[in-house]
Order: sequence, then structure tokens, then C-alpha cells
Amino acid sequence: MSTFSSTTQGHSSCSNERLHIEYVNASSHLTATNDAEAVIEGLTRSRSRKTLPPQFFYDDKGSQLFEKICTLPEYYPTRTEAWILQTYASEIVQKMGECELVELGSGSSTKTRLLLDACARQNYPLRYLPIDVSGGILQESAKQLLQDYPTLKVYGLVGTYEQALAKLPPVSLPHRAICFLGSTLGNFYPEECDRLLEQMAATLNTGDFVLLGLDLDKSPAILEPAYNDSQGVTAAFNRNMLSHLNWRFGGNFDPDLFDYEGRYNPEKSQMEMYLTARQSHQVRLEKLDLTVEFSPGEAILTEISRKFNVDRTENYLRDRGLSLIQTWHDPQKWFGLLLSQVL
Ligand code: AVJ
Repeated sequence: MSTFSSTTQGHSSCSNERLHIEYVNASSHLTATNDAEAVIEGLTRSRSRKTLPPQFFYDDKGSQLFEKICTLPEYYPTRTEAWILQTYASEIVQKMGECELVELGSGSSTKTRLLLDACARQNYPLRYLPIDVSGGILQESAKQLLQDYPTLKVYGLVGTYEQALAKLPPVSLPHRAICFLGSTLGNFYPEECDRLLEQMAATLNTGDFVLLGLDLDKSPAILEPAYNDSQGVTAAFNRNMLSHLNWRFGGNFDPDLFDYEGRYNPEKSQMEMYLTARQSHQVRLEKLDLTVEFSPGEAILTEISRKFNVDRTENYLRDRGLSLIQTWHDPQKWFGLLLSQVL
């Protein structure tokens, strides 16, 4: 039997013996203000520097489109990372010992199952702390996991990474491992990335782990098709962001007035995703009291996806108190799983 409760702080939670879900974002008033400010800030930048915050990709439709991207023939990262986990999960888990698995952006938890299976083979106690902004997907995947792993305990946190990391419960196994898979770290701008890693290191104790799944730098001949797929799913995923903004902010974006293109930026070793206005027009976002002018060919940067170099990342992590223990790759070294430990 589950119980739901609301506390005076406006946080709600749901729990039974094996499942506890905590909503750490319940005061969504602040979240809404931040979202509105981020949109206004991004769209009012001077000519040709317009940008939108990537969190607007992930409404229900956007999450579906992203799941579809993960299965596209050109989009190698998901299956490459899954291959590394399938091949090396036991080795990874043996390096970590008995550990609570914290996962940032747990989503459907598909890849995490490979780590849980490996923990189960070692007879480790199974404790999983998924963190996701979508309460729906978190509840659904937690329910499935509890059915499939009879000894698993789940403590889920619904909120942003920052909110949730600040609210982790006391550790109950010898160590904790924060897993951040799918190269999602690559979607963070450098300053955001610094802040997140500092918060991760500050949250963990000596001997705890960080497991990062990172897409590695490679030829644009492989990168660009991965973000410009022939079925146009990545384009639809980007245009959907404009529909999402229309819904959220009473807007009148016409997504079909924008072309999509993913471009590799060699100076920054990153993919950059752009929506470019085909013609001069105005867009109104009523709830933000905002009118935006687009000139022909003017672009909105919707997302960056940084591509990593293992040696540079090793130094970067060391500067933040994390020492690289081991890296696992696919045979082509397109993707890396980096295990680091708090010194
Ligand atoms: C969220 C990091 C997994 O950057 O590759 C995929 C997002 N955007 N295609 C990435 C994305 C367009 C993706 N990750």
C-alpha cells in the first residue's frame, strides 16, 4: 500500500517499504519564473545570437521524439553506450563495490538495468536513487524495476539535478555512485558543467564514485549525420520545441517557418543545433508579453552537444577532486564510460 503526503513546505512524497518518491520541485512557482526568464533572455539577445534553453525539448512529444532519435541508424551514441555497459557492467560494478546508484536524468532507466543486473550477480544489496524532472516517467520506471528486482529499494527524486542533489537522503550502503549517462553532460555550457560537477563532488564522500557516459570527439563525417538524420526526426525534435513554447507561453511560432541544421564547431569540439528563420517575420509570446523579430536566415541555437577528449576530461575531473579510475570504450573509441572516485 502506498501513502501520499503533502508537507507544509509544499513538497509531496509517496512511499512504501521499497519505494519512496520525493517531489523536490513542488514549489513550481520559482521554476516557472526561471523558465520564463530564460526564454526572454535567450530570445532578446542581439541579432544572430538567439538561443533557447534545452529543457524545452522535453515535453511528452519531445520525450517520444528523443526515444526515437536513440534508435536511428545515424545516431550511434545510445547503442554504443549500451554495448559498453553490456560488455563491461560486471567489471565496472566490481570496481565500485557495494554502492547506491544515484542516476541523473534516469528517464526510462533502461541502461541502468545493466548495472543493477551486474550488482545482483555480485549479490550486492540493490539501492537505486533515480533523479528526473518528469515525475510520470520516474514513477512508471520505478514500478517496473520493483517488479523485476524483488530486493531492490528505490528512492526517487523528482526535480532538477541541482534541487535533487541538495536533497539526497543519508547514505545507507558503504558508498554512493552518481551515474550520468548518455553524454547529457555535453548539453551543458561550460559554466553550468563546472557548477554541476562541483555540486556532485561536494555531495559525495571520500571513496564515492562518479560514472560518466561521454560521447568522444570524432570526425564531422560521423557526427553531423547523427544530428541530421535522413528521416528528419532530429528536425522534428527541434521544431517541437517551438510548439512547446507556444503551448507554455501562449505563442504563435510557426515551426514550419524554420529550417533545422546540426553543425559541428571544430573550435569548440561541439555539435550545435540551429533553427533558422526562412523569412522575415515576428513571433508573439503573449504570456511573456514578448514580441521577437526574425530576419531571413537568422538562427536560434537550441542545443550544444560537446564532444569529449578523455585526457582533457581526466584533468578537468582531477581539478574538481575526482580521480579517474578507469575508462571503458567501444572498439572504435566513439564513446567512453569514465569511472572516477572522490579523493
Ligand atoms: C541528450 C545528450 C543524449 O546531445 O546527443 C540528440 C540530445 N539532441 N539529438 C545529444 C540530442 C539531438 C543528446 N543527449
